[in-house]
Amino acid sequence: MQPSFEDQRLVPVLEKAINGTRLSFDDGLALYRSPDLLAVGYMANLVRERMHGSRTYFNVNRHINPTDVCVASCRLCAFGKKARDPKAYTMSLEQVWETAGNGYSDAVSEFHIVGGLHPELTLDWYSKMLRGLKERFPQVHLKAFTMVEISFLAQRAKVSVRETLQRLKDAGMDSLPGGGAEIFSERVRRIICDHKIDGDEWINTAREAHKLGLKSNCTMLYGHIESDEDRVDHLLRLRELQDETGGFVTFIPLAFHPDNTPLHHISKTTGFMDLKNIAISRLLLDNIPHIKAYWIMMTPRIAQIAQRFGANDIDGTVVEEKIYRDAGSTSGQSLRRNELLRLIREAGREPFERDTLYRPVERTETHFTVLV
Ligand code: V47
Repeated sequence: MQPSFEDQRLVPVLEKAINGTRLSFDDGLALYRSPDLLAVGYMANLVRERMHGSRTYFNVNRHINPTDVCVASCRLCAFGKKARDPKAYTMSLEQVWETAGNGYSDAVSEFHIVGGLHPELTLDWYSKMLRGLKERFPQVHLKAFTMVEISFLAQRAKVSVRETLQRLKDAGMDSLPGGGAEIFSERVRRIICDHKIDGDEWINTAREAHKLGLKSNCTMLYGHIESDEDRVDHLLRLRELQDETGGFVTFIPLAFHPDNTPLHHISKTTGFMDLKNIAISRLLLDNIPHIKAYWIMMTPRIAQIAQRFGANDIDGTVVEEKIYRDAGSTSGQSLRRNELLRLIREAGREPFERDTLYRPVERTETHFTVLV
């Protein structure tokens, strides 16, 4: 029996969701334009449960940001600083390795490593950093560098993107996180991140990574000056690349946090908008396996509800998040494993600990084993 929707314009979308038919650009627009959040969420939950049952995935990870010095001055960002800024920092290699070890137990299965576009740190420096991490923490998956950082390092080293990715892979990079994609629309990029690579370059870099056998995540930054059309266009461009490479593992919609950025006059997103983006991404991205409700970005409260609106992942323990903290997030910087379990169970979902590539992790008090 089909539910009756308040917004009748969504009925054709419901039929497609039930039959597993791919949604069009116009379907995406109808979803964004509908105020019927429960209908949108119902459809996304239907798809989510068909793909993942009642599982919600999480991992035990640690974020490392080796530097906040950045040559770009993106208006969306509160994290990047100029080298001359007394508040800017750049870790030495020893400090990166030490940070990785702080609070480390054999329980951590992933280091998530991203930073600013530093004018002096070289491709060799980053390769050394990865080698040092692998030597010290051989069990830990290194998910490192956004497509933006990869493109910048290639340019600086005067080698191709492919060669850059290959060298980092040889040094220990296991996969790439999804950041830096923002919104592909050039009109919007010119305003929020005009120093960054354009959408085509982001897509091309991801394509090169996938061709080398590296998996990556992907993101979309929403809640600033983008239109509904810009969001749908962004999602469909990711879907198109995924049809070609199959290299994306997880999509993470990222809500814009305006505090301490030059765009501080823009209002924060609402829970309504956050849930809608989770749900619509689940419905449009039919070929990307996982949708993550990143609790740091959307608060644990909304990330929990999102598990019934299309999301099947809540990210991890994180430890020391800086990008959202600098932009005014009050979610905190870390959650303990037990707290994640509680959030997931309370939402009626079954917690499933994963490694970065969604293989199950079996755990004792202090050790973990990835079951392959
Ligand atoms: O690349 C920067 C965005 C990204 C702000 O791949 C901002 O598993 C909102 O990509 N307001 C970093 N967003 C975070 C990210 C991420 C997070 C968790 C998991 C994964 C993954 C990736 O955050 C940046 C940029 O797109 N960002 N500043 C801001 N003021």
